[in-house]
Amino acid sequence: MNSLNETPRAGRLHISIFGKRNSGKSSLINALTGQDIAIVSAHAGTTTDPVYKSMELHPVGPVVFIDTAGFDDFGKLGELRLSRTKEVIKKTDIALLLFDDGSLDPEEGWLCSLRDAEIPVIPIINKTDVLDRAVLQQKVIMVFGLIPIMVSAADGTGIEDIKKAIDKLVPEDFKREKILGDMVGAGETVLLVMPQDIQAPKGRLILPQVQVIRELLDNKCTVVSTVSDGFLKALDSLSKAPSLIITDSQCFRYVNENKPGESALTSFSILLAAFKGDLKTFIEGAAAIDSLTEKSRVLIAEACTHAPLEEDIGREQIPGMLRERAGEGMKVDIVAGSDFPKDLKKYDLIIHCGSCMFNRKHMMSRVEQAKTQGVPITNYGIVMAKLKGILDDITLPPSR
Ligand SMILES: Nc1nc2c(ncn2[C@@H]2O[C@H](COP(=O)(O)OP(=O)(O)OP(=O)(O)O)[C@@H](O)[C@H]2O)c(=O)[nH]1
Ligand SMILES: [Mg+2]
Repeated sequence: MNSLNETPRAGRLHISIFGKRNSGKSSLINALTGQDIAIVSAHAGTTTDPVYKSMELHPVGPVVFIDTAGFDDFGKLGELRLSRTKEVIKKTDIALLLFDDGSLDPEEGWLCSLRDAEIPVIPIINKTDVLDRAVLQQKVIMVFGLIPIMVSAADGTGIEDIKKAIDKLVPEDFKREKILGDMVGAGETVLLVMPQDIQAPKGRLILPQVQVIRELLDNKCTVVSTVSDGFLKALDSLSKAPSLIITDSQCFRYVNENKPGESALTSFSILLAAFKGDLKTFIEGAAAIDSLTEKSRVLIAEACTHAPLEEDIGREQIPGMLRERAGEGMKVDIVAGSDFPKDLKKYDLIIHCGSCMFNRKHMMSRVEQAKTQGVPITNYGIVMAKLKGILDDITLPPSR
């Protein structure tokens, strides 16, 4: 569990390491992090499940390294491990690809998959302390047109070069860390309408709220928090109307009807939709709600498996409201965590949660998958606003 002053894993740059078994992936992770995180051994196939390590990587910033099982694994278990490794591609921002002796076909296959997914690749040759790597180096240059970084996880050669290469490849959109962008300026007052006790996780605030509060404080804004029952009182206590009200989606309509005309209104989940996903696609996707019928099938996808607030919205409120419009017979499938069907075509609409537990890359890979298969995709916050008839009244954050 992250403490509140740490960057949550979902907000970190995801750097994954791929290579054959025994090429030294785990040793390299240990060398890069300066810690003994991953088990290393001369036995091929040591790493089985992906291993995640969050850390501050100088000069890059907060990252998470992902160690994987060798991509030349075989047999029944090997195939399972391989599919786990392939899953990692979806969340990878930067890939470290190890080239090793033997046939380079596996490396070539992975290079193609990474390029198809538009993931920047850092080519690496390891074990330069014990092996003569000149021939391999020439091959990588000639065959793939890549200039590999020559390293040794054992004696530390080249480790700094890898860090510098990572720093150069940090994607542009990753550098935007602001959820609110320039929606509010310094000195402005923002009123937050937070979930009531019963909907909030016991004793905690959920991540988007924590991140929004941090950003507003950094922006030198005055932040006032309340719940829907205290909304009018909170407004009364202010000497002028807040510039912006950010509400929990559940009381969208109530807040919209009772807010001062000059206060802009948005919701936590809409902010998150713009930050983690593709707001334009989500708004277009929400239009599909109007054509749902009793014969339609909707997929609801949650990123985490244990959020009472989201469960409540995703499992009860949204299906309930949709059936009210489309008819009781409308089918709703719910998936959680990393479960997400490969074939989406049987669905008329996909509704995704705010995805605070996923990184943007992961969320966007689902958006792309839905787009490729021609299935509209939208998000909890947008759907709540649409179903409550106030999508046109809200202030949208800047798209990425
Ligand atoms: N001399 C030397 N040995 C290395 C180096 N990197 C890794 N090794 C050794 O190579 C073997 C395999 O290293 P691992 O880090 O476990 O390799 P891996 O790619 O994670 O292997 P799997 O998890 O089995 O896929 C171990 O015996 C390491 O000590 C290096 O730079 N120099
Ligand atoms: Mg390993």
